[in-house]
Amino acid sequence: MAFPILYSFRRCPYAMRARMSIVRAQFQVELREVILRDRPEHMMEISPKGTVPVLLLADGTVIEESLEIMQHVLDWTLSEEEQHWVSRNDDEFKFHLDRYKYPNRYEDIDEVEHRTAASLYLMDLDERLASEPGISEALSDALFPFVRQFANHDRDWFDVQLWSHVLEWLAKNLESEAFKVCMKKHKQWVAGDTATTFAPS
Ligand SMILES: N[C@@H](CCC(=O)N[C@@H](CS)C(=O)NCC(=O)O)C(=O)O
Repeated sequence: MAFPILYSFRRCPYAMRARMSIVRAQFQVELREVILRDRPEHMMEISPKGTVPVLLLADGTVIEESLEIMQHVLDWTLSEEEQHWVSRNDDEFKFHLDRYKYPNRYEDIDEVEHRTAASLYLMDLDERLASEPGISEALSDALFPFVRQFANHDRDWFDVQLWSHVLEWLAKNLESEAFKVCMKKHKQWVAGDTATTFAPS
């Protein structure tokens, strides 16, 4: 195997954070774009839990959590503060984001209640972004794909909320070259395809 293999899905925020770390570190992988309803056999063999992203290293190690992929690629040890924000994102914010975005997937859901609950996190994040020192690039990359998803659900509403630092931070990330590379489109990988290397050097 020439490069580590990354099973990824373009629109998944967990996969985005993993790809952002790969772009930042100029780490090279063979990218395999997955359609979740048609997961490749090989991916299910190495990671039966069936979520993306999954990184398979040359020595056979499988990393199947996005944050652990970031940590490996960036050689990143999270500070206590970084851990705090990632946990709030992955547990609290993601919980409300899913219920705000996909209320029909749950029973007895009031999407506005979940939007309000998610907004508490965003107000705190806004305050944190306004203070010095700023947050690290790695932490920023671990968080912004989820905020992007929340923002895109109702952009008109999102854009008039009182979180100017979040708006500015999100825009800066979405407009970055690194994010453009991260979001380049790849067709679904099928066994036997020639390898697509990512990130391009
Ligand atoms: N904790 C995992 C979560 C990954 C995850 O849930 N990814 C979603 C896509 S965004 C997925 O693969 N879901 C499986 C499915 O929808 O069947 C991580 O951080 O990598």
